[in-house]
Amino acid sequence: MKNEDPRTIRLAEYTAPAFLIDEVALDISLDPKATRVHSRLTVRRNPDSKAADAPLVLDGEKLTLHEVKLNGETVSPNGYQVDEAQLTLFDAPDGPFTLEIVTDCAPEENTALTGLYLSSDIYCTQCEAQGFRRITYFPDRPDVMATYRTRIEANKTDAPVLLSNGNLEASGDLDGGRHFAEWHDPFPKPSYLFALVGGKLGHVEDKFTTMSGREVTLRIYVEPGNEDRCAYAMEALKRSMKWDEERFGREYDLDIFMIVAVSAFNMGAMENKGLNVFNDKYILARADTATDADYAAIEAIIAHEYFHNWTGNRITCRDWFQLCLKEGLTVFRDQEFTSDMRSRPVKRISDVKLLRAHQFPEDGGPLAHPVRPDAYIEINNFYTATVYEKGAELCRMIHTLAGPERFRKGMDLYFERHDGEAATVEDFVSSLADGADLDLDQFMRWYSQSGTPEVLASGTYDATRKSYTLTLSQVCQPTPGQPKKAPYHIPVAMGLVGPDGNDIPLQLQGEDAPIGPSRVLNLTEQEQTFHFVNVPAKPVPSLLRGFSAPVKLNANLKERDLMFLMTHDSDPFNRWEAAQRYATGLLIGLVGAQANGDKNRQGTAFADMIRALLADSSLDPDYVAQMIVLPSEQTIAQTIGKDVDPDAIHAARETLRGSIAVQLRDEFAKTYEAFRVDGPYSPDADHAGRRSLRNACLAYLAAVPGSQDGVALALAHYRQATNMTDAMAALGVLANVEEPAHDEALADFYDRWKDNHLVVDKWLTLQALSTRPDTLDRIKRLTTHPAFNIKGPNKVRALITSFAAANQVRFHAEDGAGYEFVADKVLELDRLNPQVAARMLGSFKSWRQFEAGRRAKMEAALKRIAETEGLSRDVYEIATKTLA
Ligand code: B3K
Ligand code: ZN
Repeated sequence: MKNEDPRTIRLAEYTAPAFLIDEVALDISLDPKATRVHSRLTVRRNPDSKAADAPLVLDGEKLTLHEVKLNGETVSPNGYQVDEAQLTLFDAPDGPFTLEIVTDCAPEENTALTGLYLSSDIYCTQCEAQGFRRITYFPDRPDVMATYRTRIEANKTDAPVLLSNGNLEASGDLDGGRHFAEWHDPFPKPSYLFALVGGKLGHVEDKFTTMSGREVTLRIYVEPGNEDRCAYAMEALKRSMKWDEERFGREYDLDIFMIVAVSAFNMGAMENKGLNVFNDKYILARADTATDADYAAIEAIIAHEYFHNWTGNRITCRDWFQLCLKEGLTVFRDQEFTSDMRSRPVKRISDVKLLRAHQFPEDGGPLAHPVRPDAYIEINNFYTATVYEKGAELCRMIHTLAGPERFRKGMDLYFERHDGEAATVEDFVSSLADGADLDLDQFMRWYSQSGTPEVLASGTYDATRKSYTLTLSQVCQPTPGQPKKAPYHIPVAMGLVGPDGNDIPLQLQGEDAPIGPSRVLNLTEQEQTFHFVNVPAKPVPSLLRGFSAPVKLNANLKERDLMFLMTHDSDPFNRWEAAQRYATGLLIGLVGAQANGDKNRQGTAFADMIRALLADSSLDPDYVAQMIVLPSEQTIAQTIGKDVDPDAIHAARETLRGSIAVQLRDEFAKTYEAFRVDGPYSPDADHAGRRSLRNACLAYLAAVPGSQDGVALALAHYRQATNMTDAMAALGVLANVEEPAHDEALADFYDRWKDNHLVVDKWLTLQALSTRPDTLDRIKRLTTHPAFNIKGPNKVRALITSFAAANQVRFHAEDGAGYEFVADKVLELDRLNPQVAARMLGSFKSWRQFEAGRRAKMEAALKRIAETEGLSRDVYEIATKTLA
């Protein structure tokens, strides 16, 4: 098929559905080749629809239609029309009527993993965003909300467990070795929240008593044999349920909450009502198989999906343009949960790192789109860092502007006004504005303007008047389709740090008394000036504390100011920020020019800061670990911004790392010894923080140039490891070395874990991220290894997507071989699983920032993809927009 221009869907063209469905009754008989779906819908014309004569149009893809009945009577084929995407029924009555449709679908052939498919012989579904239409004909849009009754029938030996949304109402045996289960979900929901699971599954069970005293059964279903790896996920679920009651007053609403872990899944997890389906990577954990980071991700994703029950399910989205309404808000909620469970500063630092690594490049490149996009070709391409992470930042800014109590009032009002509805961003923001008593009119621009605003700050101190004048201005560069931007409402949290290192009380001209050591300024105009009085001595400004807005700040601070803030700022985020900026400056100075004798270029001051941090036992070790790690190669590339040469950046960073390692060898060795964690493994933040600092020291010790000791230490660390975190830290070092220890350790690891698919994924990723020159050859060989399978999304992400997205030096090899390889894989995968293929292609989005040679090679690879015939909408959209 030739690539015709696929249709663009626009927010401005939204119209209410012509028909509503009140009840859905599904009768599903599972079979790998032909699953029979009998659907009975209670339908009526929507009184609010403007199209009074519109026919009833149902979405449907890859279905075999057998029968259509209206009020019990078979509709003749003249009464409807079917094409590859829709069933149109002419002459549907207005009043409530029943529509019965019988279709077949083929789970076994479904490699796209959307709709009903098989994951290692387990039937499971993924309906968001538009997968329900691959199960049955239906108005597959989120503003059509119905109650669901689902009867599932299957062979009892193949699928002894049969699950769907809601509460179990009946089950039993049938003739011929078959059995059935009937589920009923009393809460009206959109079709994307439908789920069904059938297969051989074991489970663990627990209970939770809600704040009003109702007892809820909790179950986690896994492939038999994995039950011993669910305990942490279960505890995380209970913590999430409790936290949502305490922090947001939200109680769970069904009698049972189920999670099913499957190995083939396109993303992390899915919040289907009462039946979350998870990528098993985010459920299964045991000390010897999962790292501290895996545990943290499990806790966060369990929480995220659970929190969707209110922000997403009880209040859903009117249309897919409103995706941030559920995703941005739910990410904000899970971030807050993690901050309460673990270290708040460390969580903030890692969220901002993520935002800058993924969202800023999106916002500054050809795929830039507003948090609420206004047009799409394929909605699955819009589950982006902008919608999720920047969307969460917008909620966080409202929280900052309102303060916690008023924010809670706003949220209460949102739930009160819109429970049971399919809502819009306007509904959310006006509830927050009314409940928190805020003016958010200008703030709405954050939802419609794309691009990262830049804030410029300059300050002057008047010693005679003891006053400090701070001028803030903002600008946002043009983005595709948006040449001009109006000023944003930017909350700038700030403090002024006095020469003694303490915050100066902040009093603006006209105020009677200081308001506090830290406060939020409202930058709403293109330029604004703030006059502080009673400032006893010349301060260093600490701006955008806690990263109070998703902007790029240029405060024109001198190296000496950054050095001052990185040791004195009372705001832990800004302390880290100052250290990172300082190091980025050093690294950029080193790119191109190899280290000269200049002490500064050897990072002496940075090393001094690390020395002081390592000596300060009052600090959280995890925070110290964040402080001492150099900015990533991507961060340096992004800061340079044009004509980027990844080899030069890699060399510069290795040089500085080596230089710091030499200067602090003793201190690192001492800390490495002191932070040994004895006793049984615990994934809690305290133990994890100690391991994190210790492993950061290990990485430095191994970075001492030409050090055989470092390699030996890493190998010993690997051999002595009693948990996966330590094993992976050692292997992360060994994966990059060109010594026998590399092959020895990786072979040992594979041998030990070859039967554990999740650990094997780690083994693939270690090799995909290696900086060794033979990395691409090894990856190519691994694509034919039994451990790899192109149909498994986790395998593809572990080996290929991680190479494309995170191996800065080898993906961007000068000869272009990395680009060619990934382009081939994108095309191969597009025929199997367009969503995973389109994601992988995202790694080309910053192509314009590279030096001419690489730029041309990336462009050629993109063109080759864009010109291939028969592309999916997913890959077509990303390829053409990236080139535009
Ligand atoms: N809502 C799902 C994501 C669905 C992605 C569809 N392509 C998981 C989440 O964000 O919680
Ligand atoms: Zn979500």
